[in-house]
Amino acid sequence: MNAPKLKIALQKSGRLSDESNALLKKCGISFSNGLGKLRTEAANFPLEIYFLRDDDIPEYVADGVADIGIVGENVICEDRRAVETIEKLGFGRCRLSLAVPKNFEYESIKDFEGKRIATSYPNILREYFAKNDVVTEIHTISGSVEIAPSIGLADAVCDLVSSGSTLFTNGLKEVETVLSSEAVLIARENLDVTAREILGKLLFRIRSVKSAARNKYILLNAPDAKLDEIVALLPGIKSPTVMPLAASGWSSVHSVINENDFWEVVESLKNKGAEGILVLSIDQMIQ
Ligand code: PRT
Ligand code: ZN
Repeated sequence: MNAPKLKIALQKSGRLSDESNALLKKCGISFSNGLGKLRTEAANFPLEIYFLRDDDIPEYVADGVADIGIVGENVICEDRRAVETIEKLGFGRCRLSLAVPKNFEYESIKDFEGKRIATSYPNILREYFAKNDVVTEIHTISGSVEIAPSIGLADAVCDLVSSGSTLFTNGLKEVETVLSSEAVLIARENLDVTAREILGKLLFRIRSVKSAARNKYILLNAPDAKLDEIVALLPGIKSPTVMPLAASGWSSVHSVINENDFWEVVESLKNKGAEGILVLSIDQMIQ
C-alpha cells in the first residue's frame, strides 16, 4: 500500500503561484510544476500537489478533495466555506477597498447610501455595509470592476488594490479599506491523525522559513573598548557570540537581528566603531 500523503491545493497560475511554489521549495520540498500540469507528487515529502484556479481552492479543501491549500484571505472571506485558517504566509498582500470617481467629494461611508457599487466580493461588501448601517445597491461582476463607473454601470467600486495604479489610471480614488488580505494556509475540518502529523511537519518548516525571512545574520569586528556597548545593541537569540580576533584589542561579534530594526541597528553599530560588518540572509531558523 502507498504511504499516506497530505494533499495540497495551490494556485496554478496567477499572483500567488510563484510564491506558493517557492515557499514549498524553501521548505526543502522538491516537485516539478511544469506548464499544464494539474497534479504532481513531491519527491522527498509525503505531499501530493494539485494546481487549481484560486477561486476553486476553498471548495476543494472544504469537500476534502484536498486536505490543505494556499489562497488569499479575500477568497476565504468571500467564499464562506467551512475551512480552517492555519497560518498567515506573508505574501500576496493586498486590500479590498471602496473607490469612487476622483471628483466625488467623499466625506464618510454614509456617502455610499443609495449608491450602486460594482464588485466581485458581494458577500464581504454586503456584510460591511450592514455593519455600518448603510443601504447600497451591490452589483456583482466577475472582472474589470474598475471600468464600471466610467461606463455608467456603477457609482463606485469595491476591488482588490495593491499599488493603487489600476484605480488611478481609471480615474478612481480609494476611500475605505474593507478588508486587508494576504495568502494563508487553510485546512479542511476533521483531518485524520496521519494528515495532522504531516501538516505539523510542514508547518514547522513553513514557520522556520518565515522567521528566517524576518531575520538577518550579522558579523562584525568590534574594538574591545566599545564591546559592551556594541553587544548591548545586539540581542541575538540568547545573546551575541563574541570571540577574540587575532589582532589584539578587537573581537568578532555574531548575532541575529530583526529586519524591522535592521538599518537603525547597523547605523548605531557603525557609530560605536564596529568595522567589517557583514550581513547574511538566513535560510532556515529553527526555534
Ligand atoms: O486564474 P485564477 O482564478 O487562479 O486567478 P485570479 O485572476 O482570480 O487571481 P490573481 O492571480 O489575480 O490573484 C490571486 C490572489 O492574489 C488574490 O485573490 C489576492 O489574494 C492576491 N492579490 C494581491 C491580488 C492583488 N494583490 C491585486 N492587485 N489580486 C488581484 N489584484 C488585482 C486587482 O483585482 C486589480 O485588478 O490587481 C489590480 C490592482 O492592482 P494595483 O497594483 O494596480 O493596485
Ligand atoms: Zn480567481
